[in-house]
Amino acid sequence: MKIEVWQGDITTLAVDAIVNAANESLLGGGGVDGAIHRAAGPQLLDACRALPEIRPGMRCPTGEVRETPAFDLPAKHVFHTVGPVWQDGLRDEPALLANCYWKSLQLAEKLDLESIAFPAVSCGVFGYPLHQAAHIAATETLTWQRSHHQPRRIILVAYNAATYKAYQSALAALGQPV
Ligand code: AR6
Repeated sequence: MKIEVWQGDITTLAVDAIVNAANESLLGGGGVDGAIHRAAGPQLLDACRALPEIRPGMRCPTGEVRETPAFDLPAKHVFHTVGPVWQDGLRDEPALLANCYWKSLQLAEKLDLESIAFPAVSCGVFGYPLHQAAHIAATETLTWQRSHHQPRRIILVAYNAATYKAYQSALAALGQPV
């Protein structure tokens, strides 16, 4: 069993769940969020809007996850998680980012899913330093896989070569054979 690393567009993956790097409103945005909403079609926005607000404008706090169907995507579910905005690393950013991965994996297990694909949450607009984020993604996914049977396939999706390399070296440093 290995954590898979794949370079490309997450919206093309026919997995049980793809994770979206959203913001607390869950009403769309740029980056991977924009790509997922475009590919899923307008029903995705309707489904997000229908999720309960915790307070005005906030449907998902940072570090948590919400599920919707994936509509026109080849995936079955979209897990919307909200990564931390990088400030200085002293505002709980590592724990919040770890929660995005861990809680998504818990939800996948609860829904009895076989496969899940993650983008590099927080590594775009939210400005998280790539190597630190890759270390957290690798730690959370490897720790999960070593102690759980499901989801059987966990894929870290890199949109560019630098992210691909960062994942490979983070996983190797944690003992996953290359
Ligand atoms: N497939 C896979 N990865 C992608 C794709 C794609 N199609 N497109 C971009 N990435 P970002 P964040 C990578 O900015 O930093 C949105 O406006 C990208 O190269 O999408 O968590 C939300 O609404 C980067 O490595 O998410 C929020 O407001 C990674 O996905 C905010 O941005 C994440 O970059 C969230 O910022």
